[in-house]
Amino acid sequence: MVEVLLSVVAAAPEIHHQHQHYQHHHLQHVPHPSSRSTGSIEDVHFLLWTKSNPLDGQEQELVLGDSATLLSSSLNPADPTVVIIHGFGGCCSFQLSARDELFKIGSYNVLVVNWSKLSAAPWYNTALANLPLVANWTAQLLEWMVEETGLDVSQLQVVGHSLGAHMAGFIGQDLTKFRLPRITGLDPAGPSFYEKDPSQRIDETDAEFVMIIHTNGGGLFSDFSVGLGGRLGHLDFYPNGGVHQPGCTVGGDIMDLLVGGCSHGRSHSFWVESIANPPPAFLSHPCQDWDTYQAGGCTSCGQGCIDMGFHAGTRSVLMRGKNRFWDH
Ligand SMILES: [Ca+2]
Repeated sequence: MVEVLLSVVAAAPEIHHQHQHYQHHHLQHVPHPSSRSTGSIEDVHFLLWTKSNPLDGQEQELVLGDSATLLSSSLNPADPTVVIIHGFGGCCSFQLSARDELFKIGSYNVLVVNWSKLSAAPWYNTALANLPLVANWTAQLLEWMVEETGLDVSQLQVVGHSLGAHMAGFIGQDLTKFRLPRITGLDPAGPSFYEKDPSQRIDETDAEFVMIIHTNGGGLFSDFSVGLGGRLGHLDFYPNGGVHQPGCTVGGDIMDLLVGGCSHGRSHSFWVESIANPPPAFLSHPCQDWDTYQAGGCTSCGQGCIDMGFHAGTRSVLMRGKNRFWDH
């Protein structure tokens, strides 16, 4: 966890580019390089695991434009595909945990986006500048994968934590050949996104179904929170109120920040745990706000309870529209 370093400022690195065929206009208009952090779009690594190669060290790296590698990979185009993106800092702890859980419940293509060299702490502004570039690169990769392999788009979902949640939104926006059926945003990052237009952050227009888990939403200085607290998707879950999580504020709310974004990380912990734990493991009640929930105003499932996490979201849920859900 490196979110404690969010306020540090640095310039963006120069983005180099070698794949002319896929060159995007964004890549030609990047700021001057930072003297402290460098990186190129080739430093983004797309790592594929399937049930045929499920373990650490067995990943296959996909490179945009390298069809031979893609077609000889273990990718099964008929299986569901889960793209998982980390936030500010390094890769890939929760992503690998999610991989392991997914293989417990079925056959998946798990594609981990490792952009750690372009999101390295403490250069938050560098990560911010790189975010849309990596998103666009990833969108191109997904379209290319669909084109080359016939990957089943209807079973494709993108999941991101913190800055990775916003990247998932950007990916959804950048896709031109199909629309993402599902995005999951895990405590989308707050700093620099509080006042952003929906086109500059994750929002409900980025996919057919956008689900958010808020675990540390609020103001950076008012709540010592690093996530966005407002409603962003079709379904927004606020476990334990969505601001601070149990066990993360021993010594005061500020400790949540000082120990490295404890509550912020719970969003991916909950999501990972939800994968192989069938409903109602995270049964959540619809409620207008946390105070009402705590006062016992939302104890029934009259309007329909939903299990937070991987199994949330069905056609019937979508038909009900914009809901907030508060976990136990
Ligand atoms: Ca958006």
